[in-house]
Amino acid sequence: MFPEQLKEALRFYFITDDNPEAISPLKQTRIALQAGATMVQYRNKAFEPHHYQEVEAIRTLCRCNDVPFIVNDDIVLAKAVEADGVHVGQADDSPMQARILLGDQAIIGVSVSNMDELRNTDLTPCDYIGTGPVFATATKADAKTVLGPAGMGEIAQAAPVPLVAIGGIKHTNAGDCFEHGAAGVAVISSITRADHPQQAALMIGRQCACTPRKHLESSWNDEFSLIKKLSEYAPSDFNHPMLLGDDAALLHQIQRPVITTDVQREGVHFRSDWQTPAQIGFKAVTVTLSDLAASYAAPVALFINLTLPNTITDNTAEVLYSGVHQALTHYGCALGGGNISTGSELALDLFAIGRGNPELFPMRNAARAGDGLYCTGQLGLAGAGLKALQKKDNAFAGLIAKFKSPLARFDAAEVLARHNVRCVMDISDGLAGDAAHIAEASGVSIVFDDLSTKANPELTAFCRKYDYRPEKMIFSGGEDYELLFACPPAVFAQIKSALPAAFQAGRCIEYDQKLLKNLPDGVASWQHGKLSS
Ligand code: TZP
Ligand code: MG
Repeated sequence: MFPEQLKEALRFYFITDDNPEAISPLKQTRIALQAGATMVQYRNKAFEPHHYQEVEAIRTLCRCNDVPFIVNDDIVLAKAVEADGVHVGQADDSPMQARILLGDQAIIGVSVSNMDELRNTDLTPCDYIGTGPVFATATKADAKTVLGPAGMGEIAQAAPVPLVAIGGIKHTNAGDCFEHGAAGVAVISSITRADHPQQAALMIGRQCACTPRKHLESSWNDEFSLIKKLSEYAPSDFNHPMLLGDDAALLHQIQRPVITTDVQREGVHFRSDWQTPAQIGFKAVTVTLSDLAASYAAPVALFINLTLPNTITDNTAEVLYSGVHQALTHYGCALGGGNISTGSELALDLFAIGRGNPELFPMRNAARAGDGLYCTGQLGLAGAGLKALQKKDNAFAGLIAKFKSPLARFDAAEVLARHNVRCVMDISDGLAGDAAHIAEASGVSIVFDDLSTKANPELTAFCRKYDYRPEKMIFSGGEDYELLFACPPAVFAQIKSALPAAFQAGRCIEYDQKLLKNLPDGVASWQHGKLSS
């Protein structure tokens, strides 16, 4: 970057706030960029590996909007995320080390808090200095003596590189800094901890003579070329007569079409810091097609409306679609089409169409008194996996894998259909909640067995460690995507030989005052909520 360009870039230098009370650094950055910020620094004194994606997202947002992105302190992190530069303090790696690691083109800044430091710092590798605190600040506990605009001006005069003023900068005092020779002002809390951060950022931007950005650029603004790229992830090996890329998909006559829809949202159904984009794509397909499995329908086509925040790169969208592709290939389904739009959170709205079984459409209302209630496989694992993720406990790999990568049970559905089982649903919300749907629709009561012995060993170990009751996890944990079905016990005896993991959960009786009987104490059905709790 030429020196004149750099000077311009320093004008409104936004630094992210690592205070846990503040809004997320990504949201902070969006607000600053909307207000016209000309440079962004990621500063996180409590950086941990799981923050890496956040740094990448901020870098992408800055890159898309032509704003230099600088990492504070950590030259290796700066290198890893391909930041435009780094800002080091007097006690960090030296500016020369930063220059050697990051190369000629990198922007290297160093903190210089007084005339002594200016004299003692080798500024040859530096493009600018950050000087402060100019005014009192609570953001940096170990900040040196307050300089005042005049003290800062003295340093600006003597420095061979441009100076950005820092510390306690607000819209009311930014002008003073420019008048005393600063090339720019660096701001944290007067934006991030303001009652109205947008307003505060706009007022500072105005003092810096910056133009607000009405529209932030995203990495995938070219929707058509992204759609073209993503359509390459449509499996080519299913011979469904449809025309991907046209205004609509032409589905030749489908016998007994069965239709279902689902949604997967960041923070509610998945978290990008827990799951890879490919896992998110794969699971979104599974969750949607699982309803077809529970309806004995063979998947034909899937449609996806993708909401992408403007921090997502084309590459991430492609990796997500590689997961979609893997799942579609696994389930033998075609990609029918879809759409992309911008939004604040990553989300997938999905819609699937399947070919219904010619003889039998299983329903929730088909359980009869005398039937047993059965599951195709172990329950509570995904729910426990989610809890393990929330606790940041990676020791339970099998549980976490079940949460991240469940499979729709088309194999089990095929066995149930062969045995003419008429009452089936998939367990997405937990055994208790889903059994209640069957009981209500069928007008029966369900009496549960004691399932405390049905916990798998990993689930038992997890419950022991965290003092949970395994039966509570079995009844309340959602998202296992096993099938729940009711049929006469004699039919189950035959099914069991084809599905050895299937087990009896209870039995259906004539309706008797309550839908569910013999539920363990304190069991409520699973609801998708915020994944962070
Ligand atoms: N260096 C000197 S003062 C300071 C740093 C990082 C903190 C600036 O934060 P604020 O909230 O803008 O006063
Ligand atoms: Mg530092």
